[in-house]
Amino acid sequence: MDRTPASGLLPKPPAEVAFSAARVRADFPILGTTERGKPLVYLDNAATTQKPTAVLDAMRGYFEEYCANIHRGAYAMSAKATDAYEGVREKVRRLINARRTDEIVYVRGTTEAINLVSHSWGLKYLKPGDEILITEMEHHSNIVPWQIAAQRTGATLRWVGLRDDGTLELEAFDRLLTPRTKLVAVTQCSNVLGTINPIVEIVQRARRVGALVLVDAAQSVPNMPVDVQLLGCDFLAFSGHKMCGPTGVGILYARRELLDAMDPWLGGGDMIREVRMEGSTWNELPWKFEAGTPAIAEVIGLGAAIDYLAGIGIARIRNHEQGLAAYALERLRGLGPDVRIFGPRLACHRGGVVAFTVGDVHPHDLATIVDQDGVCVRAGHHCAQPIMRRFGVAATARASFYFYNTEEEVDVLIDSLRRAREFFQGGAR
Ligand code: 7TS
Repeated sequence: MDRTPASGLLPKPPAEVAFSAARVRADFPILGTTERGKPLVYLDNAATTQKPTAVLDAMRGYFEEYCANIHRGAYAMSAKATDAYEGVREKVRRLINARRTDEIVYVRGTTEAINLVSHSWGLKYLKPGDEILITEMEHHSNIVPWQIAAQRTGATLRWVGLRDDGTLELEAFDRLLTPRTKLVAVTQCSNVLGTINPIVEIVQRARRVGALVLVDAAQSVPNMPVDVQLLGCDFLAFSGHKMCGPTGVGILYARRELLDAMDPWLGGGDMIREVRMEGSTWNELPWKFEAGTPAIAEVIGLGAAIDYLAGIGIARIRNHEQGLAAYALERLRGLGPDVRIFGPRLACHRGGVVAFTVGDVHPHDLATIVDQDGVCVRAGHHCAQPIMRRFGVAATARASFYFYNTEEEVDVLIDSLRRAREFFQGGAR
């Protein structure tokens, strides 16, 4: 039955406080500074993001007020540190909607999370003849650990290729997916092309052949709502420093049954139940995978970052970034036909990452020139050399946005790129 009111007007959605990048910028001390005498325009957020005062304060608070090791002292200050550290697990659980906190393992970052899986799961369960399916758009940290695991176990690595628009060849994915496939390891959002991959669909297809799925969420958890139960994935990895948190802390999410069945990767303090001269037994989850004194202040900082992002709203962050990506694509295209943009045409199919080249100006030269104007962009292969080969370039420049970036900053980048092109092409004449 049609429930549209007779007037034809749908009920009004609830009023929302509009998001303002200008307002949140005040939370980031560094964003008010200058670089080479120009206001800092930080557009390298895919590499790492800036930190708000709330995160700096949380870490400083730990160091100044309750700096103690965790899980050991009976004294109150150690208990306070333990509570703060352990309390962050629940924040992470809620952020990605995991079922339980013991499915959340603290690691150093995405790279370590994937290496943990490749060692603890890969080396134990992969056999000769098994296949690991990855894609041509992976970051090196979702390639090299699988190459090492394949080498050690006799398993084979298979690759899903890319279409010209930077999306996955999903037809090839279906062909490559066979009962030999034991794991599909795929990024949710490419750090070069910006492509957002259809993870739900990939998981559904992988399930049909009984393969597990690892999602590299380094570029998605910071920028868009991610729900591991909705995705249905088995493993998910991300880094704190790309979401306003500090470096040195990241998360491996894994389904409990898998963590149970996996062996520890690192041995040492905290990960044991009992140590005898003839052998040791392991601690409960997730501590079985957390050997040694962890990054306590960093975990606490990550907790503050999650609170901060939740205060803004991850859906709003996604919305703002998509708008900036659309604006940047339009302005870059407007620069002229010698601008080559990599990845999907439409901003709704991509994250806040735009990689490009300008004529035959070397991307490093572009980045160096725009740096004179206070603009930070990355140039190089972005730790994704197979993408560079696929598209026949050695390097690209890349602007990557976060919720505190503005259209005015995109304008500064574009003006600066125009000057860079004039400088180099003028010089060549
Ligand atoms: N996966 C993706 C998709 C990434 O973008 C990165 C880092 C990683 C994994 C590794 O994360 P880490 O925190 O363990 O280093 N990407 C980038 C980048 O694009 N520029 O610098 C680092």
